[in-house]
Amino acid sequence: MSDPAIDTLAGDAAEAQELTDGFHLVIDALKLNDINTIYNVPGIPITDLGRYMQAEGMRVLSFRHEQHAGYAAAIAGFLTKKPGVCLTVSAPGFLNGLTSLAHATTNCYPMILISGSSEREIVDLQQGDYEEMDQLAVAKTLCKAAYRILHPEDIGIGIARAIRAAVSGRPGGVYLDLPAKLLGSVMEAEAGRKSLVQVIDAAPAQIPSADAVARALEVLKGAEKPLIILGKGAAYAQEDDAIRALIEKSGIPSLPMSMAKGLLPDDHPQSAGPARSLVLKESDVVMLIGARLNWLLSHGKGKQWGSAPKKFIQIDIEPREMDSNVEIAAPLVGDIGSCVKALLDGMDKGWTPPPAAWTDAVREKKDGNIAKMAPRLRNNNVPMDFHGALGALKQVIAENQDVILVNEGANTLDFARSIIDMYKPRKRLDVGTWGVMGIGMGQAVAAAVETGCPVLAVEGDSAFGFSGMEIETICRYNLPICVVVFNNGGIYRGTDVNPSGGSDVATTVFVKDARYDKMMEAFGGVGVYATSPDELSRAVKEAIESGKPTLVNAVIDEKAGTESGRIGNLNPQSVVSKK
Ligand SMILES: Cc1ncc(C[n+]2csc(CCOP(=O)(O)OP(=O)(O)O)c2C)c(N)n1
Ligand SMILES: [Mg+2]
Repeated sequence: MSDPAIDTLAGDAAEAQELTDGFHLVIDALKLNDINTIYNVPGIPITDLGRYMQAEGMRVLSFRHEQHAGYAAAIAGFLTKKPGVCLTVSAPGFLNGLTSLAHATTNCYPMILISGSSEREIVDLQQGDYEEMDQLAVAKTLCKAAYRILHPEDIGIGIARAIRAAVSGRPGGVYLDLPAKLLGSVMEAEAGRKSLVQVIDAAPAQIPSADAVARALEVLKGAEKPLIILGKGAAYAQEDDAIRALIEKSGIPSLPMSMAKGLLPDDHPQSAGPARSLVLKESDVVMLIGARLNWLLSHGKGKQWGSAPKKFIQIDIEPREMDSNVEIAAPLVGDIGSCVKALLDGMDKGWTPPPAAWTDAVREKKDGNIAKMAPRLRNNNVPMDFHGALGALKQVIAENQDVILVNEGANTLDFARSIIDMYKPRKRLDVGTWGVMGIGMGQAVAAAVETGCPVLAVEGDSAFGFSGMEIETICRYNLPICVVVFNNGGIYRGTDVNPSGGSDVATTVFVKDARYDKMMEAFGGVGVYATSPDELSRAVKEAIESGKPTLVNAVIDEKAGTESGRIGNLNPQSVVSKK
């Protein structure tokens, strides 16, 4: 005999099964588009969204601060060519995530910041809701696209729009606003399934015109002293073989921007890294592949570029990049893979390598600089200087070429960039276009999660402080990350003094002899205190071998650094007050 009460319950359950809601439509839409990893900080109104995501088999990594979840999502986008997703709460959580969204846009990383938001009606009438903010309006100026979804039946199309906006053309950051009410709202399950959208060919190839290819080849052929500059766009493209083939076939010296290092191994005969000043100054034709002529390349003009006239060939997917700073003689607008392959095809019809006088001069300069640097990198001074410490790490990376290097700081960044050779593409992740501090732990987490490779994060002590609490996140997920803090007791140096003679320390100085290694131990990771290059080398090798979360506090001579590392010239000078 059936019990009518139980019958009613069963009937309710059956009815409930036929419904879906905003939470689950968001999850289904992301999964349908192969987005399975979320970088998140929980809270109202998205705590349950994170829980349901985890329940549905997505990997949800919770951070201690949204900015780091956002930096993780941004670099995940760079590493995978799929949008990295950061999930935050409303107003303050959204704002914490916004820095990384703007950073993703500036660096052309595909990323989606999904933030929960408060009651629309109350926000729009400014009646003081919990965490009230018109987030969509705030986000708009700081990202490539911004959308809000109000109805569950629009979740499929809304997420499809966000994905396509993030990865197509020049990639960037996209903001997606999900009001609390949307997540809880229901619709019929079958209609919900049908409303989902799979994004077909999210980043379509953009083929360069035949004329543009011919023009570029013509300019390149006329060169006496050609140079290829690889930017991080070239690394992002994942067209590693074609790019290498183009460089090798052309015989042209190649200079990597910092995150393009390893695309052509730094020990490749055509790599011109150690002859940077010479090739920028003396080259007559420069082909930029996924590199912009922004401040990092002195805008393509001025002393660094020498006085000889130059012609630029530029490969970029964004037409407006052309002539942004100087005239581009041969603009090649298209996706990097298509452009590079078209150039290679064109070269098949006979190609003469550049004059030996040029390639020999570059090689001579490069060999000279490497030889000059070698003894400094082998020093075993205590306390360590940047060269001794980085010489040790250079050797560790040479022996462990799959390791992903994350790097931030001032001196710690500038010296590491030039000293540590990279051998494979997308193995060096750093501060990017803005030179932003704080990317360290977020990037390290995402690099480990997305690639499964060991990660070495080389951090200035100031730089580390921006995201230092995320070492708990690293320990919590037991990630194979070794953080090396270059502890020189401050920003640039630890020796500045308070000019007033007052009891506060100078503005750039930290606590002496800080024990960052003990922070790691507090969360169950391995902490090491290293005072010599040998100790540093041993500790990092052990960390890579064990895969255990490790922090090495590397004691660096507090006098060793210089103001702003290599970009001290960008500091404005006071005319009335001498330093
Ligand atoms: C978000 C952000 N805030 C501030 C800065 C300015 N800044 C540039 S480098 C730096 C820290 C440099 O010190 P450290 O990381 O210890 O490197 P060191 O030169 O001592 O090796 C700071 C604060 C920045 N680049 N980004
Ligand atoms: Mg420092």
